[in-house]
Amino acid sequence: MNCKRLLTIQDVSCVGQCSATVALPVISACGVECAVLPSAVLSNHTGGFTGWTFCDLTPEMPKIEAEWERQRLFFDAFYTGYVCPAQIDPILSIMEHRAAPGAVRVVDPVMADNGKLYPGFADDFPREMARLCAGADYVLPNLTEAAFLLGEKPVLEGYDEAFIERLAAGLHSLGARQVVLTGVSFEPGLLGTAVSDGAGVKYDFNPRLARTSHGTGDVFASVFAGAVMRGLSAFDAAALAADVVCASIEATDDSHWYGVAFEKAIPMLVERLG
Ligand code: PXL
Repeated sequence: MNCKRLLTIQDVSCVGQCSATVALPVISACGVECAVLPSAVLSNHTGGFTGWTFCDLTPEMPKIEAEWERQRLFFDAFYTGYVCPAQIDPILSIMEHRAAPGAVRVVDPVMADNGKLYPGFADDFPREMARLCAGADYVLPNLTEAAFLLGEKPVLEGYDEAFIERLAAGLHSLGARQVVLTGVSFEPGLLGTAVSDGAGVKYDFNPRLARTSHGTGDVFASVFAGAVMRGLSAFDAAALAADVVCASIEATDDSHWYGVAFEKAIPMLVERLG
């Protein structure tokens, strides 16, 4: 049987181990064909570098969609990451018109972390991103993104399960079918995810590692998207994704100042997916 074909829509940051340069190898390693629609081309990731070039590819999107329509190309899954504000409607159009029967939508609402929007995103971007989350089968926000999607101020510590469950319920009421909240921690030594299918929330924790790096969210989301395409439940896909993130961080040399060495965790990912 041929592999499933997934389209990822996110930037190409030429250097930085994030976005498409993570999604392509990771999703391929999952045994899923990965096509890419670049939202923008940057010289490098915006986190940790001193500057960057930025080429917004919004004008290409309708042209590419029209060509795919002419060639009758369809996708079994869509996985979106870092996208530009004006791209929400073009992306919704591609998801609607280029979907194979039963196609799955995985939306990582990449826009913020640690209580702040990423550079270049205006305060009204979360409202636009919420429109993308509305039709998603899976949304993967961190706690900052979840709060912004709901029009709230981020709460990053001192919360309890009832708070997490309220955030998940809010994201379901936006329209998301399954919610995976990342960066959840109820005690200092443990960090994990809350996975909600609308009927209940399940938690998965790993020991918190000392190192924090840019790009770990992209590794998480890419493994998650590949794993659900291989038939894993949202909970099992999130647990696998967290294990791959931890293994990637542990494999990263202290002298490596951007990204994580996810390449070294690929054999483990392939083995875990059988
Ligand atoms: O890792 C998420 C991400 C992806 N792409 C670009 C980013 C970021 C986060 O800062 O800047 C360009």
